[in-house]
Amino acid sequence: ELQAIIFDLDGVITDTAEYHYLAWKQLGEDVGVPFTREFNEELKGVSRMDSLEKILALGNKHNDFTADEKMSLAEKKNEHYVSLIQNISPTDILPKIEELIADIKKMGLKLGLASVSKNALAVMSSLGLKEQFDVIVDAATIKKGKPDPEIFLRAAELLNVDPKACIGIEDAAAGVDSIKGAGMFAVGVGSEQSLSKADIVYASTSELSLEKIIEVYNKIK
Ligand code: G16
Ligand code: MG
Repeated sequence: ELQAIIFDLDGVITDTAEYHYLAWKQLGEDVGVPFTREFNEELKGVSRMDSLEKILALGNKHNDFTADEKMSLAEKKNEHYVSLIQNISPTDILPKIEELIADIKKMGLKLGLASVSKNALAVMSSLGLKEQFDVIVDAATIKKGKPDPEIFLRAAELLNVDPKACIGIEDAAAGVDSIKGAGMFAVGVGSEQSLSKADIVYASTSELSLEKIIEVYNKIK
């Protein structure tokens, strides 16, 4: 029996995935590694330092910087990202998300957040959503980021529910891997192609339907 829904933040609840992209793209250009939106799919849901390593590896530059220099590059990206999210407000919540949250609560299901972002709490407060969630698991609470299942497993544990009784919602391939690794049902938001491991995929949040998701969840169980 379904007991909880666990959301990813960036790219599912709000479009901060775009701001992460813009900030990394700038950083990539600064270090001489320009990259495409297609490559950016590989960065979604991936922690700050792991993202930097992927970008440097793309340009074969992973050995060109010391650990300290890498820290400063990551810091520089974060300062840019933080400046981009300065003015976010509840109007930046993606379509249908507030309705979905209301429906989840109406059904008596628990609500969790699983974001590897160190900025997750700040973003959730700016959106006015922090208080609605029963549990928020962010970078501070976990050792291994997505695609490792740790973050979704921790959310289930803190919600005191069996992972099999949870549905996770993600926009990133690394996030879908994390959900599936945790033994949960995965809802993908984005392209079928990059989220092929999800149990159901919606092109955008405006198409999300809790009724339909639960129908497919019950069929698979
Ligand atoms: C998010 C983003 C990633 C970002 C990561 C770390 O994860 O999807 O692109 O690199 O957080 O963010 P920060 O640099 O703010 O710590 P999620 O799990 O919310 O999708
Ligand atoms: Mg995401």
